[in-house]
Amino acid sequence: MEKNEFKIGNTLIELVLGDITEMDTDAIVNAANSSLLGGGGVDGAIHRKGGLKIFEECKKIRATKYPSGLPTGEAVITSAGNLKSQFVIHTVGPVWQGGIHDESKLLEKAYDSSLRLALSKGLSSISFPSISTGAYNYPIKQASFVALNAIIKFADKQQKIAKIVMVLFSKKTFDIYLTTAKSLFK
Ligand code: AR6
Repeated sequence: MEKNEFKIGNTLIELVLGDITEMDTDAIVNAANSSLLGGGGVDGAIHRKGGLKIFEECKKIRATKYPSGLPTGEAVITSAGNLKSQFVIHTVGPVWQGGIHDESKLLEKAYDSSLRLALSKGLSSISFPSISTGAYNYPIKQASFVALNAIIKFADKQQKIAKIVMVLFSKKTFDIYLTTAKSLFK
């Protein structure tokens, strides 16, 4: 598995070329949609491999806390069913609409909400996919700056989450994130 590591204080930040459903961090993050009831991409893969338990918990969250759907930038947590991780944190990134509809703020919020939720649950490791850069069309290079800056900002403020991983699904995406990371972790 191709992997690069960076450090912010005591927090390890890893870039990994791979499949997020194989990660054994305490939580993996799902790039969901506001319905929380599944879809394609990472979302489809997580529900397929994780099994019905995750879906049932998502349905319950919809029925109780978010009857009209999870707003963009927010995050919720479920167990991880048959996956190796213990929890799935479901967040909703913005759909790219040209960059003038607060997309970068909302994307940053999706990372930050997920990290805060992990912290509030006492988790010490978390894996992210490249949120919004598939079906939601966010340009990858711009998304890589938003994602890594959000992670760096969070790691600067707290030391409890010891490992934050970005799991990139293609070599092209991995290389873009790596170039961005090298420019940010100087
Ligand atoms: N592991 C890691 N990354 C993956 C995996 C995987 N198994 N599968 C895909 N990716 P997307 P979005 C990458 O479309 O853009 C869904 O239908 C993928 O190559 O999953 O936030 C939801 O239900 C891309 O780089 O999420 C929503 O409706 C990145 O993950 C919508 O798509 C994100 O692609 C969300 O769109």
